[in-house]
Amino acid sequence: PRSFTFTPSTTRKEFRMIPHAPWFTESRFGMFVHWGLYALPARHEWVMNRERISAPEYEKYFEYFDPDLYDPREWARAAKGAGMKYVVLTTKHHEGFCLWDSALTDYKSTKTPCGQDLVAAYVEALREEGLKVGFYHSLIDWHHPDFTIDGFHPERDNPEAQRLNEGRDMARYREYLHGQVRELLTNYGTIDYLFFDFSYADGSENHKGIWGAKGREAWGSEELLAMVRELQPGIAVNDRLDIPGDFATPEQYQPSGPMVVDGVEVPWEACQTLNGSWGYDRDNLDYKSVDLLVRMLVDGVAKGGNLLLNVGPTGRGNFDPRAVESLRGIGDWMKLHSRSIYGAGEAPWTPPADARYTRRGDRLYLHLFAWPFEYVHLPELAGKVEYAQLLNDASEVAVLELTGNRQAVTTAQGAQPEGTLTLKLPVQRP
Ligand code: FUL
Repeated sequence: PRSFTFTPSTTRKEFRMIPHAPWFTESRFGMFVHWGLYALPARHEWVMNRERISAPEYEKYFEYFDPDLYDPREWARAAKGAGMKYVVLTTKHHEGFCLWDSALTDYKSTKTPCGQDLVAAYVEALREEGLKVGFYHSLIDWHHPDFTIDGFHPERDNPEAQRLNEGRDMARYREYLHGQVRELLTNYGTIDYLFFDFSYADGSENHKGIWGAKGREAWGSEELLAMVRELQPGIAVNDRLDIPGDFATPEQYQPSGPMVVDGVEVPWEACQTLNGSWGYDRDNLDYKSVDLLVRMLVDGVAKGGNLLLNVGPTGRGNFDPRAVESLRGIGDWMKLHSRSIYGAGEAPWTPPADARYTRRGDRLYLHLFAWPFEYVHLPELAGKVEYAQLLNDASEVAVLELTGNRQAVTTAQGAQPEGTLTLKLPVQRP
């Protein structure tokens, strides 16, 4: 049974990486931060849209934006403590408010009572803590006077919408969009990651007849992406420009397996919320458990993907205690289990029920989400496991070979609730 060797040729393809940004798949775990004026109404970042608030009405939040507790080093430390390797901040969300000192608008943090370039402090704090720097940037802008009142716009039901739309010029908005992205990628040093959000799907009923074209014409996606690549050659860019990017972005769901686009496996990253809302949502108490969050992370890595887990800071700029608690819980798990996450990816075997495999090199990690048995049967691994131990405390786990029916069996007796086993495989590198 020991003659088995585990070589790349006997496995499925290794998980896909971004050639110019290998850190991305190596990292596996990052933090999304949704922060803007919507932290003040504190009822979802789409509040402007959902409650049909016009741009002038919404500006009251601009007058009151004064995040006195903003300390991005604390954000960075919280992310690091949770085991995250990168952070992605909304430089501008659909509401149009800019968190940096843009020369192209006055609708920016430096003009509010806060008076600060929030992006500059954020970038600096992340670098200090050794984290990769990510920006989210909304293509949609409900504040800009040239942005068409389309089927998603807060003003869509306003009987005056048609009149209000006269003179709005998407070409001018496109210039603004490109100019702002240029600022963000020029004035803050090396930026590692960019999340555009979001393009309109081809033929979406909401947008047909408005500019009658794919989103990519509205945004000038090709030129925009070319500019991004020129300014930041090492940057990882997402796939929401209506043209291919570096990684796919399943939102609030876990894909059923490795993600395939046009027949090719692609790097991917699931973005997920703590409670269903991205922006701070005070009265929403529907928090996912730490257990579930950890499983989502493991599930993604087992399918060759990343997890970008969101926090929505309050209007004062700090993290809600419930978010802090969740991050701490994940951090406790990561302290003992991160080697099954960083640089790990899919394995070529089907795990038992309620379990996932992640693999890095010759280590196969069996994450048991439940222990409904005394023995874990791993028929596909018969004869392949050299040594088995629990990951959390390195204690040995017996490997029983049932040669008669060619099954490998590991005993789960005495297992800890963390429930992750490390299985050493005999690997021969080519
Ligand atoms: C979506 C946005 O509309 C949400 O507000 C959020 O930013 C999410 C990550 O992407 O498409």
